[in-house]
Amino acid sequence: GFVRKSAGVHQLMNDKGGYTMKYLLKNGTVVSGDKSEKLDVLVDGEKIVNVGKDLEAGDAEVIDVEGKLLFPGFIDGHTHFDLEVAGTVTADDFETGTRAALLGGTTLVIDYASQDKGGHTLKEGLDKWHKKADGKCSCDYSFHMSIVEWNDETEAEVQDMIDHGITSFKLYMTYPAMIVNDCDMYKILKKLGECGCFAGVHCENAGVIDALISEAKKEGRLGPENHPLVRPDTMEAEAVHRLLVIAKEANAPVMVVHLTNKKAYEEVMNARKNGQEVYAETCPQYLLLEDSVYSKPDFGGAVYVCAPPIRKKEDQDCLWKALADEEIQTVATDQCSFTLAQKALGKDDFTKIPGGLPGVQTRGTLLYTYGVKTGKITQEQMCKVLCETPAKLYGVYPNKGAITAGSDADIVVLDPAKESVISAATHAYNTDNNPFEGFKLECGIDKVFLRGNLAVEEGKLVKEKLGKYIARGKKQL
Ligand code: DUC
Ligand code: ZN
Repeated sequence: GFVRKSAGVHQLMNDKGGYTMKYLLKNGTVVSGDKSEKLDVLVDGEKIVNVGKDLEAGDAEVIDVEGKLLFPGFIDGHTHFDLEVAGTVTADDFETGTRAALLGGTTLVIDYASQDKGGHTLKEGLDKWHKKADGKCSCDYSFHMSIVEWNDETEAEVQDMIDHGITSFKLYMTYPAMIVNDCDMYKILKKLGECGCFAGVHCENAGVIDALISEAKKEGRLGPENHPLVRPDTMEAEAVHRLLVIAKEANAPVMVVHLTNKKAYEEVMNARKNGQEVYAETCPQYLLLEDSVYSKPDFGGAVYVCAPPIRKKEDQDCLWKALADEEIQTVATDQCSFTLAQKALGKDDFTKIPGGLPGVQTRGTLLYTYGVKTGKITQEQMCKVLCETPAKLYGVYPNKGAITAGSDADIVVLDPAKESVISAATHAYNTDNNPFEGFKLECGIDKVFLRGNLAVEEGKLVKEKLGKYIARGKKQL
């Protein structure tokens, strides 16, 4: 409501105390899922109001983005901020985590709120996550809901979640505190399918992993190099297979989250051949790192402990090809960061290392550098997996995920000429380690607009905590 005159332009104060203005982004290349075009973009308040050739500035401030690529704000559909894992809590909470995300061009994160086991409701879990996030976020945020127990009350709560804008859920086939059995899995998937919703599922075979851990411990194999050995690709593929058989019986669409390997991917492709609606997500760490990282000296492998683990070169190749073939729908991060001191909780026992890696700050720049610049994928495909498709999957398109008149003015100005090197010494995470340490980036995030607010300028955060909760609609794919 409040209008202020400054340098001849109108600034409108929004309800979070940020200022939104009129901007004309001139001479940039606007990237969408199917083309890249040299177009001007007019932003008024929180919205994009016009996209076209040689637009008139009027009273808008002109920003020359010649030579830059304009992507819709990136959407990260898989983050864990302020999460308790293995007796500790992630180093990054919603405050530091969403700052890092925004610096990396991500304007919307969808974090996993979770129900607790022991007779707790989904609503309690949701309230808990709102407390963690509300008022702290520098990018927009939304939640999926993890279901860990199922009864008549939980079933009735699904509609409450939908009413609150939560249309995607999460199920775990591993982790004692989260795991649901096949009986509940079937019932939950069926209910979600009937409601036009779906679940993302963490697929790993819990039982065999437990047995392999027992074997390793009995043999005194306690270092991080054992982590990938006790969570093999076959046991991810087995769980993917089981999930998809159950989902078929339940007649429900489903998403395999953080898909890491060729065998698991083949299970997804087989189910699709049978006519099943299956979505797949992967993450930068599975595209760019190899399992030899677990053998780094001096407990260095602990940095890379995450579940499922980093796999092999042939798995990387498979995932890149799947992205090029557009068989993997989105690249998210599974952001879940810990300091070296936290990782050291597992110094004498790798199973006590808190699992997870940071990633929200470099997902886009890594994908551009190692995917687009190398020719593995096109920049339009990058737009699909980071913006357009997650927006449709998670029910926010075209408000998010597109640069079109009427969309939220979430815009990433990417400079393809900029170079830098990833380092924990300079990153924005609240950690002293980075799994991509030393990786060269051949692009940079120059500016980021969050609903019309120029929040990142020259790669620096200039406006904080303007993020708002986004209620989502149902899947649009
Ligand atoms: N895997 C991790 O490594 N961390 C958080 C959750 C998960 O599934
Ligand atoms: Zn996760």
